[in-house]
Amino acid sequence: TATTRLADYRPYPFQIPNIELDVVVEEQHIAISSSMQIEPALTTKVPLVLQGLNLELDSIVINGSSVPTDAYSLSSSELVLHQPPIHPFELKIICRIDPFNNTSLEGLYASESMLTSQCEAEGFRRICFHPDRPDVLSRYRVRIEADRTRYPVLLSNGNLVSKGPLAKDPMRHEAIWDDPYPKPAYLFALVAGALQEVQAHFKTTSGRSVLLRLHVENGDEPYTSHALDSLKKAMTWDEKVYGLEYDLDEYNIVAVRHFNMGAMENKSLNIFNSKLVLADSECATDGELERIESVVAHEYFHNWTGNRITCRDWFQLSLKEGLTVFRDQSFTADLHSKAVKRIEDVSMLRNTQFREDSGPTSHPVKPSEYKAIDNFYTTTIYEKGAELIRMLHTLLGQQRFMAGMALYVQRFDGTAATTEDFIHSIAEGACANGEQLGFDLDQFQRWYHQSGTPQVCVKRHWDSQGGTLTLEVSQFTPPTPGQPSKAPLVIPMALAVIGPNGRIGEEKLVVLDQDTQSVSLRDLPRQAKPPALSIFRRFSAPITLQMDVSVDESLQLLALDDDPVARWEAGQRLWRKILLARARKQADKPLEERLALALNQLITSGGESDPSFLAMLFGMPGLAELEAAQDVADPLMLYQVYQSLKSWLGVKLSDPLQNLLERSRLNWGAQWPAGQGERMLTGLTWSWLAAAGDCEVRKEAVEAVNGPSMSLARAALRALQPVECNERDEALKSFYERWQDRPVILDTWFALEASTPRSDGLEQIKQLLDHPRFDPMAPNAIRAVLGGLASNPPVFHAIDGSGYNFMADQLIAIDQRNPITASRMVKVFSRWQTYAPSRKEAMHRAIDQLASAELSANTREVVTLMQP
Ligand code: HT7
Ligand code: ZN
Repeated sequence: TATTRLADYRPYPFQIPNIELDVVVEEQHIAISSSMQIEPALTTKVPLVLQGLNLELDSIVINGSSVPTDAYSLSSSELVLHQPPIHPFELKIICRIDPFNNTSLEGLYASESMLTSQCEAEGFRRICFHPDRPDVLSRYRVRIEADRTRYPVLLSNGNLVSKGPLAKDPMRHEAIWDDPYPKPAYLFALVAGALQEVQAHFKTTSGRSVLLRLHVENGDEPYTSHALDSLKKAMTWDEKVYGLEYDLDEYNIVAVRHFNMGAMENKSLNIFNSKLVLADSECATDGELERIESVVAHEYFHNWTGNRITCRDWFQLSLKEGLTVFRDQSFTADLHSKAVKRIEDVSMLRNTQFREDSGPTSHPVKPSEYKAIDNFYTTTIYEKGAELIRMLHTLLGQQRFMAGMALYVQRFDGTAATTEDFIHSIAEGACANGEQLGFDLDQFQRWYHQSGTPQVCVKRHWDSQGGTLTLEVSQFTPPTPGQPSKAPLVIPMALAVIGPNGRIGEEKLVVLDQDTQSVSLRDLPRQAKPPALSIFRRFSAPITLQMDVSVDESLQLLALDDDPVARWEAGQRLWRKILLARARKQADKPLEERLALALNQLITSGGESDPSFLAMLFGMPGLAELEAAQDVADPLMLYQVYQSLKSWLGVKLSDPLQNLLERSRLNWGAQWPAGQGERMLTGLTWSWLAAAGDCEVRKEAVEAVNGPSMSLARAALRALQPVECNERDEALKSFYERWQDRPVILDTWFALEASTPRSDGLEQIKQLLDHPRFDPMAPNAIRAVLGGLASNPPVFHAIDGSGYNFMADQLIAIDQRNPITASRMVKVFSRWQTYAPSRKEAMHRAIDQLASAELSANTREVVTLMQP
């Protein structure tokens, strides 16, 4: 497959200001006629190159005259008109497609009773011949014609112009949609089907009324109000915080069962994975409700950061994704708890993005080349991209950052922009009143091009006489594939000093920009021992920190730091130390006792007013993070260590945990977001007590599975999962029986079953794939079972390699029908080099098994990167 390079970018030599699409849905196929108004942008003659995949070409007409076959050439992926007119002309192409046998879930495809589309990144070329690149912006007018009974709902982007039966055939009807905003083809969408609609209304600040329509399968209407409420909250927030208002008369969301990712921001016609729409507190956990709220907001926020201002090319992907993730993170932080949201995001970054950035698929936020663009919808583009925006925000402050945003929107509205356009607008807007930027902008941009997680090493010198703490700070980014050496980055480091009564003095923001530099904190209390240092507060940069911190200092910060993120970090440091020591079979008993005492105090003091934050402090670091800290990653050992530590804590803290459980029960019934902290604490308590063998807790957990709260039901199942007992089987069985008719919820059951450690685990997983309710065409179901297998260490990492081989076989088969899902999942093998020899060899054999199969370009690209 060809490599696409950023350096090769050239503007498209034609403009296409208007496109009319005529979509006629027949029993077995769809006929598509596209009329494009084409304006050559150059005075020299160049061929017109259009993309097209799996399209059956019928005819080509220019300005009303048929184009002879020798005037064009057609390959499996391109249509080239050798000598198009040099003046504006109309190009009409008629083709047909077969959405009913399209299993890739790109372009137009069938899902349950509907036809639906997914055009990002390059799906439009599966619908009609088109340049299919994001810098070609057009106004679309779309006519859809279909059978009235089978497809009563006909949707596309923009405003509905008309809808009604066809005069020539009253069994059929048509709808005409017009989108006044020029958009790239990847934002085109079309839905036809038998859907039910739930409506709401929103009044914008300027007084316009917007009709909000949510379309779901028959019977799913009762589960729509949470998504609709979330949309209204997002619309209000974007007006209030960014001054950005919605720009059309209606906003549609469609829930689709078969979807490769979470959701898609098509202009005014968002298409969502149904698991990110259908929810209430009985059938979704608190975490899922929050996730739905944030994804609905994310897609809505794209209307400005992505749609009104789009990307010039796919190398700019983080321009819209990083910025929109930053916006959705801020939204959730504003609506709920800033501290808890930041902790959740940092934890996720460490366990997914840092892992990616230290492995074979590491890439910059702005890659310079790719083979399959679908492979670049990664945590680096999204979450690390958001961290870069956050650092700009930290460096400039809210007001100046917003001034930069306003300039960016004003300057680039209606265009396809680059990350440089964004950065320069932010800097210019922030300095509009003559202020200095305070850091080197070109150097800051290295963050976009340099992959890998920087390590910041801090050595401290304490001058007790002068009360000065000097920090020798150095930064180093390890080599990553294709980037053997790195240059220093601009790293914002937020610092404060913590004494026995809390923070001493003001917080300080230091800009690191050298390989090594020295920072002095002066006028501190002159005492023999240095004060505790709260560093990288709020996780002010996406780095790993190397600094000697004593247990005393960590405990002091855990108790007294006024930045909740740094406080949590102090606790994480202790958890890491304890878990890794146990994994080395050198349990640090004195430290364990001290942490248990600190946790006991946190419970009994009752001083923590936010139960969600308390639950964060009790949360152990993730497996990926611990594996990264081991010289030789040992997932099985770590899995056992988690269980043994929980069990020890369950015994050690039995009384305070019972006490905490009792207090938490009082708020079990509170409606989300109220009560979520207590439900989180309940899950934690159950899990520790169940691991410690508490039979009463097991009984309570089984009851919760049949109770009114999905959060508690799932917490109960998680607590029971690692414990081999009858209650575990009973709980899983009742969960299945209760939810067997709800595919979205049943995916959770598939995932739980697949990740439950059992001696015949692989056999059970094979049976799940043959289960009558398993839908092999639904990526959610595939991810549930195979993702469950990958997170089941004893089964996946079985020493005979059976888990790896089975996974490879399955992925080869899935790749035949759905390359996007397969190439994302194949990364379960990406850490193979970090394991001990026997496991490493077995995983390597599985990668070879994949490499010797016939693979899609997407999966081939990832597998090739993983090979030594
Ligand atoms: N912008 C959307 C990305 C997306 C996507 C990409 C490739 C293949 C399928 C896809 N579905 C959605 C989602 C977002 O970031 O908002
Ligand atoms: Zn997005």
